[in-house]
Amino acid sequence: TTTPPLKVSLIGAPSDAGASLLGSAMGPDALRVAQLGPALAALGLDVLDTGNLSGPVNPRGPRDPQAAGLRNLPEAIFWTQAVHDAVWAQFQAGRMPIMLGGDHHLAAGSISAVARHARAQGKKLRVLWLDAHSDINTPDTSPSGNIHGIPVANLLGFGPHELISMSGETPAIKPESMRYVGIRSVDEHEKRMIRQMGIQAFDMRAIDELGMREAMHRVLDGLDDDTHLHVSFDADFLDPEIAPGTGTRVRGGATYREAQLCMEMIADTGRMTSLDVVEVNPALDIRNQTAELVVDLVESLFGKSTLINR
Ligand code: 6HN
Ligand code: MN
Ligand code: MN
Ligand code: MN
Repeated sequence: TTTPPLKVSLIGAPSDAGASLLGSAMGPDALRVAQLGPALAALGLDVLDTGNLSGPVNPRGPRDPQAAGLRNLPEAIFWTQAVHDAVWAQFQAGRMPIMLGGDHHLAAGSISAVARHARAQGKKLRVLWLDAHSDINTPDTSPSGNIHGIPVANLLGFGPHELISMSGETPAIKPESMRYVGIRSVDEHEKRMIRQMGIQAFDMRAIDELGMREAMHRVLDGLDDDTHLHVSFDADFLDPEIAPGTGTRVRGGATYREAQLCMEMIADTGRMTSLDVVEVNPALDIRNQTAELVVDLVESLFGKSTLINR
């Protein structure tokens, strides 16, 4: 029997409104230059590149006291809503959305659409947040005013109305749905939030102690036919020695082998139904190596090495 090819849609979201360094807005094109679409097509996927969404450029605004100290809030709201709508439209078309950022604030939009989709189908949701950071500041606790530091809080119902209500229900997701992998730069207030909300976190220390294999075994535990699995992949999850092209580098990240195993174990579940690829910043990169590495890892997320080993 032949199974029909998995249909995926690339959605370029060129916004760096949530970051202090410019350049992740060029992430979608850097990933295209690194042949993301053709690489997935070569694995047998039906790939549709929907192109880039359009919207306001980063005005590099100062922190706005009217917006509880956030920066570029109107632009971030525009982009987050645009991403929500585009991701939702691809689910409606029966395709798996792959959102290419852009900075990580956009995940409040993509995952709002994922939550809406899962709810509409009466399914549970599991969100894997692969990142150096926990991105769970609130407007009140954000040390930077950068909106890419708050999307998890938005999804859990904290933040400006427009960023928390897109999915049609607030909060969009439950803390039980969240799993952090690879975090190693977590602000004091964020630690308190993670503890209070009871979010399961596999930080780099846990990965050191357990190994990536056992950590991912636990992260993926309990997935079943009734679970939608979303992966939100921030390029700074990776060690900066191998992935310099990202704006908020933190040393001690996932090595190449650890990242491969993480992706391969996700692929083995066969349950991933949506993906974000964010924070690739070609302006900070060396000869597009970060985009190339990320493409390599996304191939593994779709089973490249599984095809070899089985
Ligand atoms: N990212 N916790 C810091 C902040 O400014 O809130 C860093 C956030 C980084 C966000 O990398 O997606
Ligand atoms: Mn992030
Ligand atoms: Mn579905
Ligand atoms: Mn990060």
